[in-house]
Amino acid sequence: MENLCEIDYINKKMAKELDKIYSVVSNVFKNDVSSGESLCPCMPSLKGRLAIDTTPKYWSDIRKEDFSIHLKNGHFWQTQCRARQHLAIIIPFRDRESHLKIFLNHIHPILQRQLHNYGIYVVEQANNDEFNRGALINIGYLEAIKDHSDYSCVIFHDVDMLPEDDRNLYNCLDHPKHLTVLINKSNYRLYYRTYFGGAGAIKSDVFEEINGMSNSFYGWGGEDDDLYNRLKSHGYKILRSSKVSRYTMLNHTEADAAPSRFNLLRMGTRRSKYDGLNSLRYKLLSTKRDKLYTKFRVTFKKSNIRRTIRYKRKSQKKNKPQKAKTFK
Ligand code: BGN
Repeated sequence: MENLCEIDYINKKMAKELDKIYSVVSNVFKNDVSSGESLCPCMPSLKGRLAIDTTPKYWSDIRKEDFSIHLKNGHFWQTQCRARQHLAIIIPFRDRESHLKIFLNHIHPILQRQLHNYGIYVVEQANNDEFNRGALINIGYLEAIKDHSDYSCVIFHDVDMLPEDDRNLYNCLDHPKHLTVLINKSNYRLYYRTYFGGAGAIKSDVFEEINGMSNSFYGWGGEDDDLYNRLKSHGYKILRSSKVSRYTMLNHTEADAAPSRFNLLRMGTRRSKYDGLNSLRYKLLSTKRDKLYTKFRVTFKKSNIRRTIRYKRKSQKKNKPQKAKTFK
């Protein structure tokens, strides 16, 4: 049964089968939460479909006292059993405090029921340029591993996405997993075959292998498609489970799409070596530790990002190994 966690491929045909297995296995494991040092079960006792509470909240409304005493600075250590993975949940953020409260109130109990060790990091863009989701996720990852060096799984998560079913497991498999497959806004249909926005889970070593996300996408659109292309070009498949990966999206005004995204996407996989985790220049302005999250307030300059990418590209070209000469 434990191998179930290691299933590293899901395709359309498999997805139905997997849903069946999940429901059988979750019954078998119901109330079978072993204690102490034994490994947590792959399929813990879960609720299935959840009620979604989208009503506006004050911080004091979030029933902090109901959250586990093992939750501190947004970080939770599982004590019932040995968690299988250590998740860094990274939330790119600006001006969405109302959503953050609703999200945190909803997500903590789910992650705890799923028996993970995890940390929630909100990465706030302080500069006034257009939102840069990719750079924020990269910064979140770099700062998270300074916090806990043993994060094995990176989960990027938009703050407006609420999972509707806790059988949608927040864990990493050998190949990246897309979480926000079916969204109410799109009538619970996948936006398009290569869609990898919203929320997804990528093993930390895979995230490093692909050099994280591009830092070049300012404004709405394209950075998630670029991430998809990066993963594909490194030989990874995107896994999706049907049925349980359902989400309610919170309402907000939509940002204008960035015209630059088409060109950036076209050059994406070629740029990935020098545009990502290895070319970030940012300032960490403050770190706020709250019971429910850690928030990094950061700033970065467009011109610095561009300059660093140019510099990286030039130096990588210079250091490219020369083709061996052949002699007859
Ligand atoms: C797509 C966007 C994604 C976005 C989804 C869902 C682009 C690139 C165009 C070539 N992609 O259209 O970034 O997550 O819509 O809203 O704009």
